[in-house]
Amino acid sequence: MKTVALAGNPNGGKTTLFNRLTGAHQMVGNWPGVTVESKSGYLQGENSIIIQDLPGTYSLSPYTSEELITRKFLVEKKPDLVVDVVDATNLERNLYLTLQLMETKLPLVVSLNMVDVVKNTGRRINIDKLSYLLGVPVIGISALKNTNVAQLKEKIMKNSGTEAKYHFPEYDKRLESALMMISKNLAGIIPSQDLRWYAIKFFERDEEIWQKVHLDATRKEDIENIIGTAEKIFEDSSDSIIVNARYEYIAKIVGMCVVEKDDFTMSLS
Ligand code: GDP
Ligand code: K
Ligand code: MG
Repeated sequence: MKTVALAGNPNGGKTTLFNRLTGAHQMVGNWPGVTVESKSGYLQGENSIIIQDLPGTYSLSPYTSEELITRKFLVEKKPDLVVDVVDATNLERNLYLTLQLMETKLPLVVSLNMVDVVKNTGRRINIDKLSYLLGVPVIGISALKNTNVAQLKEKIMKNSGTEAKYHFPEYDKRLESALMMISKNLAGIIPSQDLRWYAIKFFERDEEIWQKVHLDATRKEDIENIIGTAEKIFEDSSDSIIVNARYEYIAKIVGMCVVEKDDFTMSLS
């Protein structure tokens, strides 16, 4: 039995897609937070794959119950695949969660939803390039209109239970070196494929993780010093350093794969 988790921002179309993939009729609502309890069902025609609709979240911080449920499921249950439902009309904001999903090193497929809406705007997203830059399969779909959902289903079957092929998003070098030093303190305590996730969470001073992982006083102090040094260098708090690093990375990617209609008009005038 394989488990495929649907993750994504609230209102990105997770439940609509869940219904398409499973043939279920979960209530779809045009407001955030409808999926409080997570729902599951078989991938239609495939009794060996269970689809799990997770609560919508913008982040994997431990601040809301949705975030806690979603990240607990991802980090502890380790699904065989995560399908990240990205609202193409809000690409930048949605990619913020995508990057965090990539920090878990779980196998990932991005379903770029609402392409029917983007089509009517001046924006063009080069999906192949987005996929190449992320190192993750990206399928443009419309869950509402059932466009490309069959192709997504194929990707789900092909990628479930495989190893993640993407590289971790690489942030500012000074941040990377701090994360590397934290990882060294966690080596032997945290499984190697989870080191990136835990190093970032320790760096962010994530309370849940600091409480959950038992470290001796020396390691704790060492990590505190690494964080403190980074905060001095960046003149910023550690959690903001990470937020900024993710948004910088997103800006770079979006700059390479999105064309605005205005780009053409400006170059012609
Ligand atoms: P969730 O919060 O992620 O579960 O999102 P929902 O499935 O509840 O969808 C939120 C709203 O977006 C609903 O009104 C859906 O009908 C609509 N929606 C979902 N997918 C699409 C799509 O591909 N295209 C369009 N135009 N609307 C969509
Ligand atoms: K909703
Ligand atoms: Mg929902």
